This record gives sequence, structure tokens and C-alpha cells, in this order.
Amino acid sequence: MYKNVYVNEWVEQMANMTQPDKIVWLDGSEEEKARLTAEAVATGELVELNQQEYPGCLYHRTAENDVARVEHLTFICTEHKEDAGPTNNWMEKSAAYAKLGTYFTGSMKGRTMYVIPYIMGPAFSEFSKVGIEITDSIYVVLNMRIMTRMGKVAMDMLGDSPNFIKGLHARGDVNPERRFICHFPEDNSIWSFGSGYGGNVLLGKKCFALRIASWLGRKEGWMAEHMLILGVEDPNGNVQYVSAAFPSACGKTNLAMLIPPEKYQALGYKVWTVGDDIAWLRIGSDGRLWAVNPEAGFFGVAPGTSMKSNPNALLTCKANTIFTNVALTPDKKIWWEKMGVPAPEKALDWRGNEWTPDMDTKAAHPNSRFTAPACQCPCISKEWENPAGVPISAMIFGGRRAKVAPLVYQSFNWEHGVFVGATMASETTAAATGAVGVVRRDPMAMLPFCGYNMGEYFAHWLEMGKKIPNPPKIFNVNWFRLDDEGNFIWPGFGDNLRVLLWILARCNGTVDARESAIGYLPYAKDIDLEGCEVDEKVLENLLSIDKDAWLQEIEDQKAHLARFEKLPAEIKAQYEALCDRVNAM
Ligand code: GTP
Ligand code: SPV
Ligand code: MN
Repeated sequence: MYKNVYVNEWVEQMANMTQPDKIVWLDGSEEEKARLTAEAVATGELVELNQQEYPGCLYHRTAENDVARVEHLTFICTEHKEDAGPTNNWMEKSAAYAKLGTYFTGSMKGRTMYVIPYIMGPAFSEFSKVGIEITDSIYVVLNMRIMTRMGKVAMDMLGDSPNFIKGLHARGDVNPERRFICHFPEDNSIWSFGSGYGGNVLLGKKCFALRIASWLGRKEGWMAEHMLILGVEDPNGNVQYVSAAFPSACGKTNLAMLIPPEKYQALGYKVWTVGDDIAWLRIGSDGRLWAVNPEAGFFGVAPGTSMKSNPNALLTCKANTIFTNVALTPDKKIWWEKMGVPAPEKALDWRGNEWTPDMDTKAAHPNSRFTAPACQCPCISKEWENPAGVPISAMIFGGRRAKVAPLVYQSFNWEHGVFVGATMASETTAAATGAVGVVRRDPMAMLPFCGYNMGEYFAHWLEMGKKIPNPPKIFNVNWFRLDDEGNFIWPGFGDNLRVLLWILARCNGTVDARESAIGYLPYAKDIDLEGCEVDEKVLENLLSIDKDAWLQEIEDQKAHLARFEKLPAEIKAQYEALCDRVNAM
């Protein structure tokens, strides 16, 4: 038990329903970690990896049917449907409690209930909020220990306040028929049943830090966004920060940990990581928008992570990391596709089946992940735990678009920038169950994560723009344009710094741009290509916009915007202005 009576009372209620054999109140100590790890290793829930090679690292496989977020089983549960809006699944609040209550009742019989107090955000920061997650999974406990500031520090911050987000999770029998991820923003509460996977069960992450927090942000005048935060240091040592929203598995972690091309390293440029997935943003007393990363770790996509593509991520994972659904070698090492090292002669794949490189199945699941402490990242910003956050100069939207979207463009102003975010589209990835590679509209990369009516969310963005005296400039990028053979045209990764530098030059007013139908486009000469495999002609192509493609695009946008009953008039006006400009191209 803790000293906080509100926490104790709620835990007692949840225990009466779920009926665990015992309750463990966590404090976050090293002794506790060692004890729980040993227990999970003994039951086979976790595998201890080769400790010479991977000190402190663990391996876990989730059930075969439980390897990604389940958007069709994720609900916003409010009294009125219109508060969830047209893009969220909705259940009436009391009906949802009743339905999930039948699943939770007795679900922890024979099991242990763990109580995890945690903070999203730096301890004792004005940005930060406390959550308590109840779970019957040690895997969840050990992941939350990496992803949040958990244990005693959270109870110290909470004090005797009733103000905490209540999260209840039980694995149940991991049956997709009885899997529900329900959010009750009116009650600051989250109930998750029947899954053991990432974003479904690490309730501090998408459930709290985006769905519940977006609701709170609207109420309290701040923003919770699916954004990385990074700092670019110039050769004089000045650091400017940007945040960027890309849909799941579209490059946030990679951009956040970018390694500058050689030329820029030699000149003294550096990129510092503040966060790789979520940003909480508030207006500072200086009139700028300031951001913190509410998380304390990275839950990153493993496949494709190599010493070539993202060495900083790989180095972050060298110790104290949990690997989920990657391949396991006989000598207890791990492997995944495009890791940049030869495949093992044999391994157990993500399903736990014998695997050899000649098989045409993947050894690691495409959405397999590492959970690693942010403080181990070689390029972690020294400001990453600053309770005041970092000031944001530019906000960037982006996604996977084979054609249509150019490499980069700048919005005309905040209102136009909100429209650009509201009409964002991207091809779907393995981060959620369902078809991969289908174009869908994903406003601000928040479609699966906005905890309320998305029409009102757009209005909140517009409202914030009016309140920020010195708002960030808003841009759109696309690293994923394809040639006719289906190859990426832009090399991406480290070379994305070339685009970031144009963006910052725009913020600093040191470079011109040309006005186009969709926004300000760079002059090709202003994106430096020295040492890049792309020449100016290819760049011209990457920066081109095709009238026919954009005529099609505005048709698609029309259908998308028609979904929102509460679409702000400003967005509608922006849409009409875009149509006029495209027609006049
Ligand atoms: P979530 O954790 O799901 O939110 O994903 P994320 O947005 O952090 O994506 P991540 O950085 O893990 O990248 C996902 C995939 O995109 C990986 O396979 C990367 O290799 C690939 N990727 C990232 N950046 C680039 C890029 O600049 N160009 C290309 N072509 N691929 C990229
Ligand atoms: C995402 O899907 O955007 C992730 C992974 O960052 S999860 O925690 O599963 O949401
Ligand atoms: Mn994400």
C-alpha cells in the first residue's frame, strides 16, 4: 500500500473485481527489478540474452495474434458519441465498463497484480502528469520501468493528490475476440484487456500520453502530439529544436537520431535527440512553444535498424534493453532483417519456430521492437530532461507518399499549416494490424491517437495558433517518393539533415523560397547536395508538383474532409483556396 488514499482505494476496487492472488506495490528499486526479472525468466515469460554481448538484456515473444496495435479494438468511451467524433471507435461509457467488467472479473485469479506508479514527463515538471497502471504482466512492468519514470519518484510527485490517470490491464487469455483497449477520458481512466503487446498495454504511451493527454491538452490549453523532438547544433554551438509528426513506422526514431553526412560532421553539425515518438507542448512565458518528451525510453521498430541506417539506436540497445518478437539465435543473441550483419545459420523466429535463412518467411516480425532507456542514447540531448522543455522553431508533418508530396514544402502560415496537417496522408505500415501499403488520411499522424472529436482537435490547433505569440513555422516532408521502378528516390536518413537545414534557414529568414499552389517550395540550389548521391536534376524532380496528381489529391481531400461534421470554417476555407490554386496551375 502507498500513503495516497485515493490510489489505495482504487487499487482495492480493481482487486475486488479482478481477484488476484496477491498485490505487489512497486517502488522502482533495483532489487525489485532483479526479483521480477528472475521470476519472469523462471517462468519462461522472458529469456535472458547472452550477457557478455547484451548485458541486462531480455527477450520476449508475444502471442502470434498479438503483435501490433489493434485500431479496430481501440475505443474512446464517453457519454456522448459526438465527443469521440467520426474517426474513433466509440462505446457508451457505462456500456463499456459493463462489457469489459465481465472480462476483468476474476481475470487475475491465480495471478499477481502489480501496481506501477509512473510519471509521464520529467519529474516535478509543470508539463508532467502521474499515472498508475495495474497489470498482471511482469513484461509490462519491466517495459514501463524503461519507458517512464516509475516507482517511488511518481508517488513522491503525486503526494496526497487524487489527480492521476488510472490504467487497468489484464492479459486474459490473449484472445482477439476478447481484446479491448478502452479509454475513458471523462474519468481519466484506461481499461485494456486481452493483449500483451506494446501500444495496447504500455498504458503510459499511446493510451495516456496521446489519447487521454490530447483530451486534457484541449481542456487545459496545451498539446499532446505524435511527434519526435530533435535539436540541430550548428558549428557555432547554437541549437535549434524541431518537432515532427510522421505516422507509425514512418521514420520518427530514425530522424530523431540522425547522423549528419560526413561533410556536415566535419563542419561541426550535430543532431541531438530529445524524444522519438511523443511531444507535450506548452506556450512558454517568452511566447514560444516549448516541448518535453513525456517518455523515458524508446520503443523502436527493430527491422531495418543497422549500424548503417541508425547506429545511435543500435548503440542505445547494447544493454538493459528488452527485445520483442525479433529472432533468437541458439547462443542467445538476437537478429532481425536488415540488421546489417549476416543472418544466423539457424534461429527461432518471432513465432518461436525453427528458422533458417533459406526459408521465405521473416525471422523477425516487421513490427518487432526494442525497449531501450533514452539515457543510453549516444546522441541524447543534454536538455532532454529539462523540466522547462525545449523551444520549438519548426513543426514538420510527413508520411509515406509514393508520388504527390514533394520532398519538402513550407506552409504559408499557421492556419495553412494546420490544414496541411489535417489533410496528411500516408501508406499504412505493420505498426497496426490490417493491410499494409494502403494510402489513408492520417491527420497530424494522430488518426489512431486522438482521444476526442478530430474536428475539435483541428479547432484546438487553430486556437493554439492564435494564442502563441511566436509560433513555430509549419512544414511538410516526404522521404518516400518512388521512381517508376518502385525505388526510393531520396536517400533519406542522414541526408535528411540537408532538408532540416533548409527548414531552419526558412525559420531564420536566411533563404528565399518560391511560392507554389501548395506552399513555399525550395529552390533546388538552396538544398546542398555536396556528398549526396542525388544530383540537382533529381532534386528538381523531388521538388516538383504534378497538376494531375494534385487534382486527384484535392478530390481525395474533399472526401476526407467531408467526414468531419465539426470541421472548422478556417479549414474549409483553406481547402477552397488550395483548390483554386491547383486549378490555376
Ligand atoms: P513508430 O515507433 O511506429 O512510431 O515508428 P517511427 O515513426 O519511429 O519509424 P522508424 O524511425 O522506426 O522507421 C520505420 C521504418 O522507416 C524503418 O524501416 C526505417 O528504416 C524506415 N525509414 C526511416 N527513415 C527513413 C528515410 O529517411 N528513408 C527511407 N527510405 N526509409 C526510412
Ligand atoms: C506506434 O505504433 O506509433 C508506436 C508503437 O510507437 S506502439 O507503442 O505500439 O504504439
Ligand atoms: Mn509511434
